[in-house]
Amino acid sequence: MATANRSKRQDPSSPLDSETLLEMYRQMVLSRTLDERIWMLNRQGKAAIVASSQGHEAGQIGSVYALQRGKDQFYIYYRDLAVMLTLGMTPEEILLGFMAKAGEPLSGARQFPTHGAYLELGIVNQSNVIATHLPQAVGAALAAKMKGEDYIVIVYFGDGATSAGDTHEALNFASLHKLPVIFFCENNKYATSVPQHKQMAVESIASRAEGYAMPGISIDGCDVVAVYEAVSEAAKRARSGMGPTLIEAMVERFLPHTSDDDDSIYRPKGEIEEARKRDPLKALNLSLTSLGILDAETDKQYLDEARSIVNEATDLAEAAPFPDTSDFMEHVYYS
Ligand SMILES: Cc1ncc(C[n+]2csc(CCOP(=O)(O)OP(=O)(O)O)c2C)c(N)n1
Ligand SMILES: [Mg+2]
Repeated sequence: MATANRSKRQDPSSPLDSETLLEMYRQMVLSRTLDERIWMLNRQGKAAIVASSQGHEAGQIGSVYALQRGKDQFYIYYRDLAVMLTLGMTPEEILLGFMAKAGEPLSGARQFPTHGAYLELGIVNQSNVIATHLPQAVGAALAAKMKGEDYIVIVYFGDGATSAGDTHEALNFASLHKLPVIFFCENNKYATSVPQHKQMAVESIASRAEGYAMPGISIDGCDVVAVYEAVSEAAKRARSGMGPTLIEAMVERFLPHTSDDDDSIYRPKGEIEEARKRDPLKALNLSLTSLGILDAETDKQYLDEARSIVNEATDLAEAAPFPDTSDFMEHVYYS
C-alpha cells in the first residue's frame, strides 16, 4: 500500500489535504475495479443482477468523507457501491452478496444484492421499492433529535425517486421539525429509461427545496471536492439543529440501468461518450496529477493493488458455499 507524500504540493483552495485526496482517489480506483468485476461476473452468469455505480463514485465517496463514519447513519440505495466500500464493507463481503453466497453480512445473501443492513457500519436496511427509505431516514433523524443523540442521517436516492410521494412527505416533515438529515440526490438524469424531462416539469431538483423552506443546492457530483464541501456544510447545519438540506449531485450513468437493461433503445447516440468526458475517476486523476499530488507510479500501484484485492475477493466468493437451506426461514417474519 502506498502512503501519500505529505510534502507534495497542495491545492490551497481545497479543504482537503493531499493525503486525504489520494486516499479518496485510491478508494475510487478500488470501487471502479470492483464494479467492473461485478458486471463481468454478471455476464458470466455468476451474478444475477447489477446496478452499476460507475459515474456516481465522486458523489458517493465525497459525501462519506464529509460525515462521521462509525457515528452517522447512511440510508443508501441500490447504486451505492462506493458508499458501502468507503464505509468499510470489504470487496469480498460485497461479492458474496452479488453471488448469493453464505456469509454475506447484509442479509445472509437472502435478499437482492447490496440490500440489508450493516449496523456496525451505519448502513441501515434499504428497500428496493423506490423512495421508501426517505421517510425511514427522517424517522431516524427524528429519533436522534428526540433522544438527544448526536448522529446525523444522510439518505441517498436517484432523480426518479423524487417523483414518488414518499419523498414529499420526507422533505416536508424533516424541514418542519428541523431534523438532522441530508437529502442526497444522485441525479443521473434517468429513471431506468425515462429521461428527467419526462419525469418532472422542473429543471432542477434542488429548486424543489424552496417549497419545503430548506436550502437546496445543485453541485457537480463528478467533483469529489465539490461534493465534500457541500455535504460538510449540510452536516454542519444538521449538527447545529438548523435542519435538513437537499443536495442534488449531478452525476453520470455510464452503463444501462441494470444488467437486465438495454440502454441502446432509449439513449441517443453519442450521449454516453459525452458523459464519459465527465468521468469522476479521470477528473480526480487529472486534478491530482496537475497538482503534483499523484504520479504515474503511485497511480499504477493503486490499480495493481485494486486488481489484486478484487481478484482475491472473487476467488474467495466463488469458493464460498451457497446458504444452507435449513436456515431459510430464519430472520423472516411470518404468522
Ligand atoms: C415504487 C417503485 N416504483 C418503481 C420501481 C421500479 N424501478 C426500479 S429502479 C427505478 C428507477 C429509479 O431511478 P432513479 O431514482 O433515478 O435512480 P437510478 O436508478 O437512476 O440511480 C424504477 C422505476 C420501484 N423499484 N419502486
Ligand atoms: Mg436516475
